Amino acid sequence: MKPKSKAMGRVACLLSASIASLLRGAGSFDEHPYSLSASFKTPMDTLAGLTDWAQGINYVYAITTVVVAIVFLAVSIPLVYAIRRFRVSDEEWGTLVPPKQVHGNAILEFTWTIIPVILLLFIAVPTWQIIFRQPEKHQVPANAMRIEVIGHQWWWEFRYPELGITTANELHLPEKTPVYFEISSADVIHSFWVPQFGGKMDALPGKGAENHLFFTTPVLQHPEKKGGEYYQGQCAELCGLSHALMRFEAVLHEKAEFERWATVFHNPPVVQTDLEKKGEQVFMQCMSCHTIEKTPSADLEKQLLAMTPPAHKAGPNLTDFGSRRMIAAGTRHNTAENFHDWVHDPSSIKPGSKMVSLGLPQADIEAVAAYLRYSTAKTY
Ligand code: HEC
Ligand SMILES: [Cu+2]
Repeated sequence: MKPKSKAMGRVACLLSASIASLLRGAGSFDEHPYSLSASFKTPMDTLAGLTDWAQGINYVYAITTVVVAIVFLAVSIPLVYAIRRFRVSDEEWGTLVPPKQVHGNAILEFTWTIIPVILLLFIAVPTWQIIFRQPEKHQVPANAMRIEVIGHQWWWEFRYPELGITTANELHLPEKTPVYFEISSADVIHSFWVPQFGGKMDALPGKGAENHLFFTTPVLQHPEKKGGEYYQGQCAELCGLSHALMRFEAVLHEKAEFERWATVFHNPPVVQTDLEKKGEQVFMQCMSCHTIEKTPSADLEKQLLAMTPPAHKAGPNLTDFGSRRMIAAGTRHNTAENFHDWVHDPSSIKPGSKMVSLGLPQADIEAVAAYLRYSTAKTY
């Protein structure tokens, strides 16, 4: 399809879905989950909302589209009519008399004030309904899973306090589960966004500046597939040089699979070959910024840090790195080649990266690659 006809198709789709949802009436989005643009699905399609929260937003979006379409027609049809009907020729131009003035006509002025007010109410009431579905902290259902989301230039940290898990760039979620995100930032303002799960929440730096987002994770679209379903996430607030490369993936699991992921996460790395053993040694140079839990060096570090509790570590937690599909915050596939390029010169992949090039010899990069990509891989 040409881009133009695709765009037209989408507009038509949105309009018809809008009219359909209006006919269904307010409040019915629960019983009628729909994705407005399933036929044009792309990985970051906000219109293909899957969660209750995303569908609520699309519902307001649909109503707004209908209202603005009505306004558009109510203005443009009389306009086109007037342009044609009252056109004057060059000869008539000098002979025109000004039309009758309506200034001060109370009925007219009242009418064109009240109509926009009513139209705005049509948009405002459902908007409030949806916004107030976001609970206050004390209203969060007891069965909701709590996840801390911390934005860093330019990667995402995810902490599951109830499970004792800290990970990065892959947000693992069980399906059909209410989740309460506590969103903050370690440096500048970021914005947490999984388009298909509904958007967006600013990640603000500073104590007490935490924002929240609550939704119920969707059902798996392809439950027969093992290993989870991947949904694209992206920082949605310009946050510096590599803002556009600050991505992540949300991985949706069947509940039992999620439990397995959460259990095996805590397994220590399995160091098998000599190369991996060497890599474990090389990784000592990376420990100032990265952590791999359940390693001797991590234990030592814990003892040292017990005296001065740590702030954020500068780099992502790599405990389950071998299982990650992507590296460099969701921008490259986790292949040997990409790993090499990343460790060799991070800034060539992400301009301004806060990871420095350590100038490691080739053999050391290969060793640490083996350690990180294989020893820390967890099967679940
Ligand atoms: C000065 C701190 C620092 C040091 C030292 C450091 N890193 Fe990093 N590392 C980072 C930061 C920050 C990121 C996130 C960069 C980004 O995505 O923008 C990162 C990201 C990574 C990633 C990608 C993780 C992901 O899931 O996206 C890998 C792999 C990695 N580092 C490996 C290493 C290795 C191996 C070493 C040691 C040879 C090392 N790092 C040393 C700070 C550091
Ligand atoms: Cu950002």
